[in-house]
Amino acid sequence: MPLVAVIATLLSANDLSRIVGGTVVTDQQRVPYMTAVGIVDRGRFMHICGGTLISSRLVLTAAHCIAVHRERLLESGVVFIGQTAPSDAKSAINISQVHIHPRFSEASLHMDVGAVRLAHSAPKTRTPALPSVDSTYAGRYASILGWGTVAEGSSLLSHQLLEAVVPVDAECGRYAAELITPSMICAGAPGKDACQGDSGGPLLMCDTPNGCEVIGVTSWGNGCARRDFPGVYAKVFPARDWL
Ligand code: 4AZ
Repeated sequence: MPLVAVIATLLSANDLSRIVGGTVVTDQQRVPYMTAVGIVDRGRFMHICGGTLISSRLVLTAAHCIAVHRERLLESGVVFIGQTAPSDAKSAINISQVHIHPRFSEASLHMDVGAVRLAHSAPKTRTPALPSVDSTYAGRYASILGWGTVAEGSSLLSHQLLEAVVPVDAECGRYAAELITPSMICAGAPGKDACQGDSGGPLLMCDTPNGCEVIGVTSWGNGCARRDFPGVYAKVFPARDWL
């Protein structure tokens, strides 16, 4: 089967559901750096995580995405950059290296920041800025994006890129304090959240003097879109120098 058809089958449409409260991104030029990270298995693209192109050959993603799939990513990892529906095999770029932040903890998901290096440069495009100051972003709104599952417990990925605008929750809902490390930031509202497969994608703050900054990486959560349990994101600021 051609890759196009295969992806259409794999990421089958579910028009009733959304990345939990999101909308379809129709204009990929708005987020040309949004990246799908996956592997090619017997000619088929298997989505693993989201990512963000931050320089010509580097894609920011979650460390846990790499930790879980390291061997396969090194063997047959690819990314699709700037496509609302990853489909055209010609535009897949191979992954040449994977990196996990040295202070990442698989147990706590502290510093859940990783990066994949591309075998060749991505087509020249805009990239979001990295945050230049540490901030709580309390009371502000950020965008989340991904092809993740459309509802908690679903195994169905979205065939289209979805986006939701979510409030930063400086209190981190009702998570036990010991679960939230200083490298984490929470965002979400009941009915609006990231979900499985959205991991690795960006938490974007666009009302800054620098335009859009990628302030977080989608990391984990207690279910999806539940009241009192916002999505948890790895802060990019503490990983800035490492990137
Ligand atoms: C995941 O498993 C995941 N609701 C990502 C984000 C959230 C939950 C799960 C946040 O990749």
